[in-house]
Amino acid sequence: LATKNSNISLIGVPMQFGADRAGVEMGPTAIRSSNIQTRLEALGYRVNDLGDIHVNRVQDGYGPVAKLKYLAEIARVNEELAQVVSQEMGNGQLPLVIGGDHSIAIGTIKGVLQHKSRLGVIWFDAHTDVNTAETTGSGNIHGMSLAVLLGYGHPSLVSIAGEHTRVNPRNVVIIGARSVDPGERIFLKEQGIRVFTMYDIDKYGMKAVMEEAMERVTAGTDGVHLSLDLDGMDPMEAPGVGTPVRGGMSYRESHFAMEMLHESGMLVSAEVVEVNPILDQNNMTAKAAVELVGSVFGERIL
Ligand code: Z70
Ligand code: MN
Ligand code: MN
Ligand code: MN
Repeated sequence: LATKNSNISLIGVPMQFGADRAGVEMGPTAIRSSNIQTRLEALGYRVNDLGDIHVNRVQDGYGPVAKLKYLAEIARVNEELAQVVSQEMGNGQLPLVIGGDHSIAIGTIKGVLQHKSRLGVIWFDAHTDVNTAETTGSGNIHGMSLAVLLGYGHPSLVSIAGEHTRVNPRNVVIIGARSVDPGERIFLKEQGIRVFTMYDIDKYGMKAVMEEAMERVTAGTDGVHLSLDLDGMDPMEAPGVGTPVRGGMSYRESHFAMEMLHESGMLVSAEVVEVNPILDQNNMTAKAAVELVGSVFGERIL
């Protein structure tokens, strides 16, 4: 659990192929430059930065209307990421993965599942990332990663770290959704996934949303993973993302959600994705990412 005597393993994954948009591969550099390590060390953690997992420069073998763009390299990197995450957890380390686009959640979470088979997942995102080859409009795999983790998608992704390595839809919550594709609506309903949209956050407030979310992700689980897509925040406060959608969570709401997640004492792993330094303004999105990480690992004002 994320207590201050845990050791954190920092793992960079400079992946852009899931978003098919340049810049997000520089996310790990921007997040490190915003002093993620010293911030965590100031909280009392020992941090081991393992550096970046290598992503090959490949040409997409498909045309612009491909349904699973860059599938082979995305599968290869996630396979390796799952192994590294699993190995670190086996050594008692808490994995903190910095991306990179959201396709890397496949490797991170499948690695964590090797040790925490009943894992709760908090998916903080403007999107719901439950497309498949059948429903995607973009062909971008970062819009499919949560579906893969539930067991739906291309076999070369679903089979990573063992095809029965899956999350239980009852223990998954999505927070901040405001851009959901037609096929995703059907999938979310079929799976019974609890989605807290911006409507819910506005109507009930982040405190009530997080209370219900934490109930869901802790019911019968042996830990909670945070998958933090920075485009969940409002683009006015986090502009450095590839797919900005206005009307998002404020810095304050996001920060408070992280504080509540820390208070649960159930955090076992985390990842921060979709920070795109090319699109950022004054590094504010990378800074917000590091501040949210600080909060979820226990930073307090007083
Ligand atoms: C859309 C798609 C997406 C993140 C964009 C967008 C998906 N539903 N995910 N940015 N993180 O292309 O599937
Ligand atoms: Mn996402
Ligand atoms: Mn997103
Ligand atoms: Mn903070």
